Amino acid sequence: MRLVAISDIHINEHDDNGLTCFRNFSTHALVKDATHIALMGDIFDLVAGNHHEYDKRWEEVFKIIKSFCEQGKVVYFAEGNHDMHLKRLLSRISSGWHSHATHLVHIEDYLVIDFLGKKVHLSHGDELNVHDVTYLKYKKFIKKFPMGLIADFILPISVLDYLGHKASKKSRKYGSTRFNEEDVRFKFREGLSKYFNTGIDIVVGGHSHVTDNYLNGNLTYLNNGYPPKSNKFIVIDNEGPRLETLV
Ligand SMILES: [Mn+2]
Repeated sequence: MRLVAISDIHINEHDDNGLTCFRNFSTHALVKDATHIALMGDIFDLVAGNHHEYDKRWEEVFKIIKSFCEQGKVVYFAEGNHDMHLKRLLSRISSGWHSHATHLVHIEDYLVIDFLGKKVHLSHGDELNVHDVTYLKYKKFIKKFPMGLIADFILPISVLDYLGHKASKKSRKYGSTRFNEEDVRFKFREGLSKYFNTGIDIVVGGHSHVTDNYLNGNLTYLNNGYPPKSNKFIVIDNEGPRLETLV
């Protein structure tokens, strides 16, 4: 039994670093014989709602996910803040996969699984940034009904694409001028306190783009950072929870 996880690769049409990362992840020896694959949000730089345009655009990614499922692996796909309202999209994409479709598990918010005797919390990890009240309010608004229906049926893909490009340009600008890795790491570690005394042993999350492998009491926190730069992904198996190098 092995669970491997990756987040925040931000696959984008206009630069192929994210896609290269995903290809490298999918062919890694530790991933090839993993039993569980967790894709933990912001895998795509912008995917929102059940639009047919995504089928062709991200055909290669969906094919890789399909092949994982056909090999009998369980694939968790958690929503991030760049890829959300995916329930209908994922169920439509996997509808032709017959019995393998049940191997694809959509996580809208979070999921706690029992794995090798440990309770593992899987989510995009943005809930750990408890100080960012404005962001958490935005997230709550954008995730709730009827925003999913609006993303699926009302907003055309051209508007979503336009908004997405603006948002990622803005976050890159923000990233370059105001980003202090140590501050961010510290804040996310502080957020871990919400999992103290909950029975959870391992928290797998991303979002911060800062790598971490941190033990606090009995609680382990793993974050692969921004893999196009960090070159890391997460592994949990009999050798314990850890970060591994992609290539
Ligand atoms: Mn994120």
